Amino acid sequence: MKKLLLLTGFYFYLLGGSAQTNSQDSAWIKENFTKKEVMIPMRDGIKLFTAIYIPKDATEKHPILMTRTPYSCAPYGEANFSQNLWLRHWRYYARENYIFVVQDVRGRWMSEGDFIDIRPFNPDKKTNKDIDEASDTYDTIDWLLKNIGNNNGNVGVFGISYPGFYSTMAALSGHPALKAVSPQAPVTDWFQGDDFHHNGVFFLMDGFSFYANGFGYPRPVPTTKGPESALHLPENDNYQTYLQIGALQNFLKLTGDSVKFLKDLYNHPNYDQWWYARNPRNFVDGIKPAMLTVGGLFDAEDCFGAWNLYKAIERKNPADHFNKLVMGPWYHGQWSSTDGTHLGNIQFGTNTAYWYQNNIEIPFFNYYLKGEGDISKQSEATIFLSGENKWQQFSQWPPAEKEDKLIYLQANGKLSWDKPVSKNNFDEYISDPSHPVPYTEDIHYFRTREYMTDDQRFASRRTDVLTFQTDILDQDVTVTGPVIADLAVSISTTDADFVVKVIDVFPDDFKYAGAQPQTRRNNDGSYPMGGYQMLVRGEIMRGRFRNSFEKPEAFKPGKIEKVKYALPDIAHTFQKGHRIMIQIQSSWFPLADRNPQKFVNIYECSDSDFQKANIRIYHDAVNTSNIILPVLKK
Ligand code: PG9
Repeated sequence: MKKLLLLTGFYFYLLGGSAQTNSQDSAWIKENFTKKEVMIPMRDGIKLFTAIYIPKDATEKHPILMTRTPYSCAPYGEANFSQNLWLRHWRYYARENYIFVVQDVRGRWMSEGDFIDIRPFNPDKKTNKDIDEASDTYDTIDWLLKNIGNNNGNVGVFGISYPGFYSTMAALSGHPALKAVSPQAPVTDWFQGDDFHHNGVFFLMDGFSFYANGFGYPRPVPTTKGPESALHLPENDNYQTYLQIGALQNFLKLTGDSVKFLKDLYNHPNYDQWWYARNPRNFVDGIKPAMLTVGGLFDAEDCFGAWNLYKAIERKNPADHFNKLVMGPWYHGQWSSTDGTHLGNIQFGTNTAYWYQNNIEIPFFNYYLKGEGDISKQSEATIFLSGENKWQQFSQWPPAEKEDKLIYLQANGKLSWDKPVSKNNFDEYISDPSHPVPYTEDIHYFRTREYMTDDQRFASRRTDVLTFQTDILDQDVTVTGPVIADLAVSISTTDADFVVKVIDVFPDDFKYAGAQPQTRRNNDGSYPMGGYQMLVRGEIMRGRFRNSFEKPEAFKPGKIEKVKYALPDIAHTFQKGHRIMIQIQSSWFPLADRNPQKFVNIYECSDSDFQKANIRIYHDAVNTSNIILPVLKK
């Protein structure tokens, strides 16, 4: 019966009939599950609030699937069920009679103890006082196996974003019953590329607003009430709002001492031991459970974390350890939704979220936790190639079949595989911190997720954005792996930021077939896709860190220097008839904080420190600027 329901549900979903099925699912789950709320004691005596959803079916023993979160396991009360059980793809696991566990992590919401953001893993725990998120997971699993009847002794952990970080920590717990872990868009490196910083550049809207709007405020005692933010920024045009607030120290004055973690961030402007300890990639050796890392090509928050956690686990564990990667054309968490067909104006042709859920994740947990199915054929890396909109299986990532090819900036806005031959050739612009380049042309308050594939024509029309593009491609160019920007620059001041954007330029006559989701701009609801400049990947680099993230260095005004850095991996086909475009600019606001373009401590500098800078990007026979593209040999 259950299987039939599952199949019915599955096919019904394919037809997109989710609304009616959700009500069917919620009724079925409420009828077939009971909920318990318990306080589970950790080895140091602190008790963690845990919600447990238990199938009533006692005809077989059930696996446990757990997620640990700082965002609350609400709704509280044993009569109140989480809607995640039927609104997200958790509904499939419910139909498979998994025991669901959702836990408030230490120091959050109803759990006791003190919260520490991305609590460092302690590889050398000696006493019961030495705790971390891995030991809390171990103690929780131990308690569940002993106290929740009818479990089959197998445990899985998964989580998206911050819960993705706790999934990684779970994998370090070493509990023998933990058989499978799926960190999804895992918070991994908040200095290098996730959420708060990219290459040491503070991400204002993700960093400041997230903490200042509530999350970062203290929680004196366990409570079901969310954190209260004393700060209420005007919810209008965030470009104007953030520009008016000005220097980073002004932001901290708005939250004062209330948000401890923001003060911590300000006290560690360079990569140091504090950051090293908070980077799980440094500790992921000796992992026992099977790992399935999942992320979105266009995830605005933790795209870096997904790509690079997988690589670190692959590097630090034996070749035969089950460690797989899935990257689809998704915004943050879209793979767990009911619609994986598009992001903003860009279409992906099929419901990629359903495909992933039913072909990758559910078989993964069913195999390791129920001994069902066969995933031996699951490839090392299941990657969606945007552009041609096709899933491709790779035996390793980055693919062995990729060839790192240099594409060179040239005079007159050209981009080509040929090395430049001209002498003393450069383009330049004035970077003015009082008129920073917007990260999107939309006027809005909260950071959009669509910016990751937005049309960049608004930027290429600015005089402080350099644009270089190839001739129309006479064949597809598929790029799979990390992109490296290798620029020859000089600046008129002592520091500056560099933003490199990799863009797919659509043909002037491009149109999607069929109806498109309603977007702004055209009276038939379509968007003018002809000539669309699709952002495939953008990344910012703070020039002071060009030689070392630990030891920043000032520029010597006018001196030509190299600025070389990696952008997060891409998996995109620039199709025949399209062009490859590179845009270069020195601000990306208010996504990223502004560089005063002076070698000062940016967290402590004043508004008066901000100054214009003349930025030169060289592209001649001696001083080349190129982008290294990992082109897939077909
Ligand atoms: N990655 C998201 C986030 C965590 C903490 C601060 C800001 C963003 C998230 O957990 O959704």
